[in-house]
Amino acid sequence: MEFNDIKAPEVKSWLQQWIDLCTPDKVVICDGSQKQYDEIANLMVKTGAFIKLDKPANSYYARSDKSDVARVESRTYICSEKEEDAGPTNHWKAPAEMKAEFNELFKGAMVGRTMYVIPFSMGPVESPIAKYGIEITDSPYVVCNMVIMTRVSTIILDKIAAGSEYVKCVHSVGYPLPGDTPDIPWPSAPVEKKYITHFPETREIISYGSGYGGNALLGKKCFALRIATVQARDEGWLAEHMLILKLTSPEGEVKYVAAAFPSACGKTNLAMMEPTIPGWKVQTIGDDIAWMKFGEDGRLYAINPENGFFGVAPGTSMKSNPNAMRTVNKGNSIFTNTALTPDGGVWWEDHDDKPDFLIDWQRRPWTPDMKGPDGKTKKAAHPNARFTTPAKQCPVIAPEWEDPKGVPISAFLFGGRRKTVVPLVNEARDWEHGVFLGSTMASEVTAAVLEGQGKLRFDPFAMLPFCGYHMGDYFQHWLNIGKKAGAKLPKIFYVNWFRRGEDGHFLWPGYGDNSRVLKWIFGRCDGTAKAKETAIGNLPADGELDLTGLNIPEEDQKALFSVDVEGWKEVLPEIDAHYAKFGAKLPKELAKQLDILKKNLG
Ligand code: O2Y
Ligand code: MN
Repeated sequence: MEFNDIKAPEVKSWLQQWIDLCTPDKVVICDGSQKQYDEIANLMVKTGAFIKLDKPANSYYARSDKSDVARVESRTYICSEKEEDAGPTNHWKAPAEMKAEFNELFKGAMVGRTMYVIPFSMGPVESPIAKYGIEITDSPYVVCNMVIMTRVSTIILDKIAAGSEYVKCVHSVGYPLPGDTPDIPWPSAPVEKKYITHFPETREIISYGSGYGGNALLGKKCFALRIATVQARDEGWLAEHMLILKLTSPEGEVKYVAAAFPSACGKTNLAMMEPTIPGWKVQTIGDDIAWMKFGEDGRLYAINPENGFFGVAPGTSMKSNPNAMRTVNKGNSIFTNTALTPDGGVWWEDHDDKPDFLIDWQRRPWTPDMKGPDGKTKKAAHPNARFTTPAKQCPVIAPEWEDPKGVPISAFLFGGRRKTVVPLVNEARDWEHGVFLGSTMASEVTAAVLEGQGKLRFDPFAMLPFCGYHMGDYFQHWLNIGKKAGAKLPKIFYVNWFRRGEDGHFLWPGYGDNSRVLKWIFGRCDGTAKAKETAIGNLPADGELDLTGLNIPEEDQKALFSVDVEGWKEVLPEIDAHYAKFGAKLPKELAKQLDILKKNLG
């Protein structure tokens, strides 16, 4: 397809403005075809931006610049008209000021490069829950990743010409090539020139200077969460940082569960889990994002707006996530910042193979005996190395994962990483209490962070870096969802897989044994499993959570299934301080829930 074949005049004039400003050498309209993907990937092999792997099949390897390895929250902005609408948890810039700066930054930004125009759908194209976008980018790496992660098709341009709305996404790596300037394998701009910006009122995203993940694949965190939360607020639905799984009991009954955990807490592992309890089955709908709308029956129906998985490679193994390994091993994947093996494959920490020699993610030779400056074994892959892989290749993908009407959600799970205080599973008494649990989600600050060790880092609904508007208004939106007439709401649970004993050992085995918790939750949704009411919510009644075959000492069971009253009391001032940040925007229902907790704890 050529530029002149685009039917929507509004799209053409928007594109023309950016072409005039960025002055690319040429413009390519992406169609999502295998042929075009292969052409672009081959081009990247020629320029040295991709290495074609010998295994898995049809897969590529990329190494980023060492300064461009992850999302940059300090350079991420919500550019709402009013600063107050961005709220205390986001960086803000005035839209006119930001756009004036972009007028300078983007001037000639694509000189010597190709501008790719990517029409894409978040969600199955015909789904009433799906939304469309167009991303302009000068990065062929972004094109290949977007083809895996979203549904790229020129059909979207026809839908837009016929009146469908779309989110305007603009991206440049910020590394023009004037004159004879040579290109480099991973062009990007220095951190002080990077911008990941969102214009919620006009549904626009503009990203400059980074080629990595969430900064550049604009369908993911920028659209599917930051802009979509605003759309969801305005239209009465939910855009959430949640995996979606299908749980089937030995009797063949099915329930769908959506779960919010902060980044790097094992969402992909849970979404693809292999249950240890006989007869139970987990299948995957999505591993990171859920969009949910009410169906005519009053239930919330969820789609996974993505088409692939952009998973953290280090830590992924046949033990931690065999189904993710099987997915990438089928090929058609991109590996970024992993290590390279001498036989043309990839490797990362905890990978099942034990190599003697590698080329690390920074092109240096690596052997297992090498030590880093901290005296620990030197890492061959970057800790945020990623695989990009098609969801349809997952051996446990549920057949209905692309059902346009979505799947009805029975339970929401919230959770963080808590060594202390928080029990294995706690069921909210009602929706308001569930929103309280989501709004107070937290993890302990780890030793990797110098300041505030032992303190809690709150990450409400796992949305701290991803909510596109004031977090207090977002809490209110969750409460409003619960008040919708005729709503048949999911039950809400708070889980903690990470509780530890005094000597530091994990009290709960995790991984496939988390199916035991899912089984209890399934029973609670059915009305068959029993709970005991406590000060903090409903915990499994004695003997109700299936521990068959596990050897968990009595003392550990006590910690997992009872309320640490003194521990909770110590946490209360931290919740007070967390809530104080939202000022007058803190919904009164949540202040009331905190009072109830204080009263219950005595
Ligand atoms: O580092 C990045 O840019 C990726 S962030 C990411 C990717 C996939 C799923 N979740 C996340 C996240 O940060 O939550
Ligand atoms: Mn995520």
